[in-house]
Amino acid sequence: MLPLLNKRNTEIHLDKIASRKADWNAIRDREADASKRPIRPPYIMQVLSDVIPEDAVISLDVGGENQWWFGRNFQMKRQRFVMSGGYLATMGFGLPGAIAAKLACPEKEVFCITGDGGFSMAMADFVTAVKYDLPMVVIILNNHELGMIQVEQTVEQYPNFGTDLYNPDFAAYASICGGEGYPGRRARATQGGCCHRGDEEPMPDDY
Ligand SMILES: Cc1ncc(C[n+]2csc(CCOP(=O)(O)OP(=O)(O)O)c2C)c(N)n1
Ligand SMILES: [Mg+2]
Repeated sequence: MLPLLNKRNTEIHLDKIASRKADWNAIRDREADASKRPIRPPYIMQVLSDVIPEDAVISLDVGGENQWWFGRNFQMKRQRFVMSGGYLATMGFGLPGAIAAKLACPEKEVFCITGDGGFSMAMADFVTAVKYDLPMVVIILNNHELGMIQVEQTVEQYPNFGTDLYNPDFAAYASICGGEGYPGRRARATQGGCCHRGDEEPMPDDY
């Protein structure tokens, strides 16, 4: 049978896909505007794409800013990422997932990317990570709301209800737990992946 088959020319499709991918990359890079205030997820995801090591493990929580934007704008290399139960959408998974990843792969760098709502659900476990000396980086996208639910309510044309969050100072919380906490309010503060105490400037309208 094989000699009877015609060889298909896939070049044309591959070229089309490559060109559409290049167009998308250009849009994504344009969106990652470092000058936007408050600092916006496309830029945060660009910085994280640059600085998270290729072989890191990423534990991603459920939520709009962390999950949707990660899926849309983060550029995976060879990272393994511990997803949050897929359609089970187990919010609060991010930090315990990172702890589990660090226990399972102590030689790997572990990053947790989470929202303020997701982190708040399991934030006591930050002390567990300190207690058992499990170094990791926890990035909290702090939008002071259950953003995904806020969007869903808006899309369904419901009045917005019960999605605002009153948050503690997460950076201070990390410090009093025995870790290190840095607010990343300014683009300058997150450039290079980590911000250092004193790098941040106060924002006119705090984020
Ligand atoms: C255990 C659990 N409770 C509630 C939900 C519904 N839910 C999905 S996303 C979300 C809000 C997430 O808020 P946050 O972590 O602040 O992320 P944001 O959407 O603001 O980026 C909620 C309440 C869920 N998926 N899992
Ligand atoms: Mg939020």
